[in-house]
This record gives sequence, C-alpha cells and structure tokens, in this order.
Amino acid sequence: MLLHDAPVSGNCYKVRLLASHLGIELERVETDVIDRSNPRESLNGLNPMRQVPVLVLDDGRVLAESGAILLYLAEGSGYIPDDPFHRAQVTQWLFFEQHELEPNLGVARFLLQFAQFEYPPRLLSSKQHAGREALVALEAHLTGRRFLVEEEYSIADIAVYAYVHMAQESGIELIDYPAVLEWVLLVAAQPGHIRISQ
Ligand SMILES: N[C@@H](CCC(=O)N[C@@H](CS)C(=O)NCC(=O)O)C(=O)O
Repeated sequence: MLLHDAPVSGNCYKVRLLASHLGIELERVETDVIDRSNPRESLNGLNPMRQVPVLVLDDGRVLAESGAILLYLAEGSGYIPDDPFHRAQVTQWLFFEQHELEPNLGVARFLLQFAQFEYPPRLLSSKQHAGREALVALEAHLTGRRFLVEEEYSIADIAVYAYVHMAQESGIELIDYPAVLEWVLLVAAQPGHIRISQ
C-alpha cells in the first residue's frame, strides 16, 4: 500500500502509527503541507481536498481522511472492537478528534510551528482556547480509565493521541491535564509504538 504522507502531519502520523502496530509496510510519498503555494498535483484525482493522508490500496482503490483510513486498516484486528456499540464508541472519539481536537490543537500547532504567513493573534488564542476546552472534556473522560473505549487500546486512542501528545507544540501544557498525561505515556508504551518523527 502507498501512503501519500507528510512527516510533520499528525493526521498522517495516525496512519503510520496504526500500520506499525499492525506490521504493515507502507510505501510513502512525501507531500509538502507547509508551503501553501504548493499545488500538490500528485494528489489530483486522489482526494478532492488535495490533503494528506491518502492511502492507495494495492488494487488501486483510494481512501482519504485519517479516520476512514484507520477504520479500514483496523478492520478484523484488535485495534477495533467487534461489538457494534463499542465500535460506535470508537467512532464517537474519531468524530470528537476531528471536530474538537484537530481543528484547534492542530491549527494552533501549525500557526506556531510552521506558518509562513501573518495571522491575527486572536486566531491563535481562539484555537488554543477551544483546544483547552476539548482537553478538559478528555481529562474528564480519562479520569479513572486507562483507554478511551472499554479499557482496550484502539484506533480511538491512536487518533486522539496524534495531536494531544504534541499539545506543547500548540502552546498548551499537558501538566494541567494529569489523566491525559498519564494516558499519553501509556499509549507511547504500547508495543509497536513509533514516534511522529520515525
Ligand atoms: N480531515 C482530514 C484532514 C487532513 C489535513 O488537514 N491534512 C493536512 C496535513 S495535516 C494537509 O494536507 N494540509 C495541506 C492543505 O490543507 O492544503 C484528515 O483527518 O485526514
């Protein structure tokens, strides 16, 4: 399988992390997601949004969106539950990640670490504020729990981990969220774990 990838992208990291757990070798094609003038022609016809990650299966079929790719690759593995309700709970966290975490922590990280353009300071502070609100919700859920769903490590943890473990790069300290911090360490200790820079 071929992954259209960007080394700095948390969304792409989710896919690389699950593939590592599953022992799947991915061929990787790098896309520059920092230079906004880059037309990303290699993604033409693969993803209408011309964003990564995009996974090209061995039979040529194409899948975009990190959550969809995680759901597809995890099928039949221990990283997604069999029980329909528990699967729906996993999906609940995938949606939470896309709506509450990635657009806030991910964008704050992008602005602070990579932006090559001027942006209003209010944009950064509003993203950080919304990111902190999401972390408060995550903290409440993780208090007294090891993992997000049914005490089993799953793609819900993988998706949520991606931008949360790098919160410092978004200008947010996880020390204020002790249950989240403990969970971050537990996720990093799972067999087959790789760092974003690996
Ligand atoms: N919802 C998408 C978001 C994908 C996304 O935002 N990808 C970024 C890298 S993290 C990208 O390709 N940025 C380049 C651009 O938007 O032009 C997912 O979860 O896969």
